[in-house]
Amino acid sequence: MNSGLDHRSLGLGDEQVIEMYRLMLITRRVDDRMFALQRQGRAAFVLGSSGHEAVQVSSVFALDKERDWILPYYRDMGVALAWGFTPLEVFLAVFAKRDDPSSGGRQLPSHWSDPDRNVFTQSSVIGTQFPHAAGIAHGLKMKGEGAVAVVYGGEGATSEGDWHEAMNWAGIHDLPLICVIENNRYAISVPIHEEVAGQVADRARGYGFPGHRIDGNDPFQVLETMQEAVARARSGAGPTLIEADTYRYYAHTSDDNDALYRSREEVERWRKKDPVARLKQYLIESRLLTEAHESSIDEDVVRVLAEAVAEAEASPNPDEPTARVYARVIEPGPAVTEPEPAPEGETVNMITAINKALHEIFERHDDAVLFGEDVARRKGGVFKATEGLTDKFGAERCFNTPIAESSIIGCAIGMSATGYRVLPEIQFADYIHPAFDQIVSEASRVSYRSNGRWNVPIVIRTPYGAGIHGAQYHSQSIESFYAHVPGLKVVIPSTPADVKGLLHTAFEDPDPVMFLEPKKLYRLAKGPFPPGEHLVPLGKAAIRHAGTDLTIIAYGAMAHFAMEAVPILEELDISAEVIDLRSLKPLDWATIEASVKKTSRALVLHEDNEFLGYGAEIAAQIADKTFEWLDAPVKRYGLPDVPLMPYAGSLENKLYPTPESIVERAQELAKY
Ligand SMILES: Cc1ncc(C[n+]2csc(CCOP(=O)(O)OP(=O)(O)O)c2C)c(N)n1
Repeated sequence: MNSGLDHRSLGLGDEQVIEMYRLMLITRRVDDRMFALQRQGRAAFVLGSSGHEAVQVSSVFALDKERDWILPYYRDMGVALAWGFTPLEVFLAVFAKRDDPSSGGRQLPSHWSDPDRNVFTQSSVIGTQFPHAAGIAHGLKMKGEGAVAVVYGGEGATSEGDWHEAMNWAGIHDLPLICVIENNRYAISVPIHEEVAGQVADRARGYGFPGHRIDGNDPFQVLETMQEAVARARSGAGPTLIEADTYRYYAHTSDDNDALYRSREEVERWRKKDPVARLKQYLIESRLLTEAHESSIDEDVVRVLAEAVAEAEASPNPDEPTARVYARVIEPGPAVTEPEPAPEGETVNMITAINKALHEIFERHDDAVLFGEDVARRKGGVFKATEGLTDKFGAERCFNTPIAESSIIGCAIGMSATGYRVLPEIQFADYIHPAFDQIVSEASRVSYRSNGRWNVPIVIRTPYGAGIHGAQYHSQSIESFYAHVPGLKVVIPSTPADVKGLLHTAFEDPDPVMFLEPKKLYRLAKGPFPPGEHLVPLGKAAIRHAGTDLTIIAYGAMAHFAMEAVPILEELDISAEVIDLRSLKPLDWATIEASVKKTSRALVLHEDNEFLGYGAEIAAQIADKTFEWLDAPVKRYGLPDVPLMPYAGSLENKLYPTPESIVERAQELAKY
């Protein structure tokens, strides 16, 4: 080895170093087999790892499979095999079979996942795994059992914001995280000098922890560096970044033509540093292996792979395309036809209700953790929703985050994988957009893409909506972006009692729930806060007022205003029924249907833009399913195509619905 290291000085026995070689060889042979199958048309798409075997296999030798966690990326065949994925499991994924443990055929091959082996599910999105890894490492640190998380990625991935946010988070909290970057010099066709400014390893310094650049084709140098990083992480000293120089021999994927961007000579130069050949030579020179022994290992590998291919190819295909979108499917209940009896309890406003409900959750559940911007001790949230949590329950359970929304959600996803139930707060819904990817590409898809083996029990709380002169970036309605996404649940309370009931239910739910708080109501809406157990089921609307002439379907602040419109309409001899949806996803269709069949007129109301707003879905379903009962076209009252919301009161007041403008729309509908 160029490093001059030998296996015994690293604590490896003779058998272990031969096993390391066998794993590197099988990794190489798997690639050859996969690409051959793809060329034969038996596999649709494959990704190679050839060239990366030393960093992948050897890094695992520093870990404890019983307690450590890994997040391999799509190129990490060697990590997966060394961690214990079998060749059969590899080819079940290659053939997209039902029994593929990672995704049951729902993801591309080489997207490793297995809760039984502490391997968190991966997507194809470059970089999103790093906040998950930081969140997992954070959870492991809180458990205090000395476990370590290792996350892998390419050098291209270090350009993503998620990578930087995760490294910053890991540095702030001294997390037991090791980030292994397999620098193969290309991100598809883009060479490193067009992708990375400076040196990857040097970036660690900016986040306050060590970074090492090593020869990734030297398994012993990899192992030595990993051992040091593992010792550092277990001792509580914090993260390490390892940049391992290497090269991939196949094209980026089976769809790529690498002749377009690199020369044959360059590939040949790197073939001379072939990690598999290097370890073989070391073993032969150290007299641990003879050519004959090596041939028998190789023959055995080839036989094992042939058997795995045959068994995997013959195994059943998956056949449940709509299953496991959610960890818990909310079954539709019977229609609600009457207002609920008024709850009893101390009268509070909405923000106090949120604060009290959070305190109750923290009191009852030791696994509850909340983080976000300004949520902790000194401020307790910009609206005071989280006041007192840090003082009462400790800085481990309620803490401030950097202003980095993607990592707020990504770390919540990761921490939840280690057994905590996390309530990440996004300070304003207007600032949730940087986390869209983590919510939509990650949290919402984890159950489906892992075939139900992982779930994300997080509650994302955020204030939304206008009417407070918050201008363009403190007024947005975001519900329709998220209600559109399979795998998410979306709720919006409009009373203090519903705040409590929905927050407890959302917390108990095993899926990601968006808990959108109409901030216009924070201090405006007052009502009883029921003591003791009080749950509002997801997917159940409330009739706020019973009526006979028309149905107003609303939620959030608009449900509140619709109720203020009711007595004005009564004076005009119009009896309005008001439905407060509370739960946008799942939707309580039965309650809407029963009401519209009774009144034959429907007005759907929200403070979001009308075009493709949430009301479009409700209006479409009413038109589709209750057409024969309607006496008038379904009407929507949303906002015009204007970025919400202009600052000037004279402008906002013209756009924002009021009880009076709701009355106008209702009158027109009643007259039709
Ligand atoms: C966010 C995102 N952007 C673009 C892509 C398309 N894409 C897939 S792999 C890849 C290159 C990744 O390069 P690197 O991180 O260096 O890893 P390597 O494939 O070289 O191992 C790109 C651009 C993606 N999957 N995700």
